Amino acid sequence: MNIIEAPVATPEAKIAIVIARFNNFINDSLLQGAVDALKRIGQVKDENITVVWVPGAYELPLAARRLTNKKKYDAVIALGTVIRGGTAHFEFVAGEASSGIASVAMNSDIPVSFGVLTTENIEQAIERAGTKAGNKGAEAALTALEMINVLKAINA
Ligand code: INI
Repeated sequence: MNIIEAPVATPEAKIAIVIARFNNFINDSLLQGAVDALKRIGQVKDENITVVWVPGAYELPLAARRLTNKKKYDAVIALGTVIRGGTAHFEFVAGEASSGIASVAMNSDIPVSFGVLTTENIEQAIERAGTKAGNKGAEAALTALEMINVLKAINA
């Protein structure tokens, strides 16, 4: 039996984070969690992390696609927060963000991870941004790094 699995540390990786400004009071914590995980667990160098801000989660896929097309990064991490909270916009923004990022991921050769919170209310978002339900930004960062190494191992 052949089993392929890979570690998380990627000391030479170049990582792009694309992050929405909308709900930035939550997204700032996702970013902090992602950068901490990249550096402290993934051993990624500070100078190899690029952060790109876009207006909202709806804009994440286009920027993520541009970043993957640059062929300069080993992975892209998309961060944002869409809160239902009474906005009719929710389904459209959350839907486009998730299907758009999935489409970018499937059409690129590098990992594109989905660190976008889609929650019913602000409390749920806070819980997932570094309090009792972990930090979705850190999770997305570690997923991206593990996938870099998994893809490398599949190719080896
Ligand atoms: N953008 C978000 O990132 N989160 C939201 O919760 C949100 N809501 O609720 O509207 C949101 N809207 C803005 C959207 O992402 C676009 O920036 C805007 O529609 C312009 O394209």
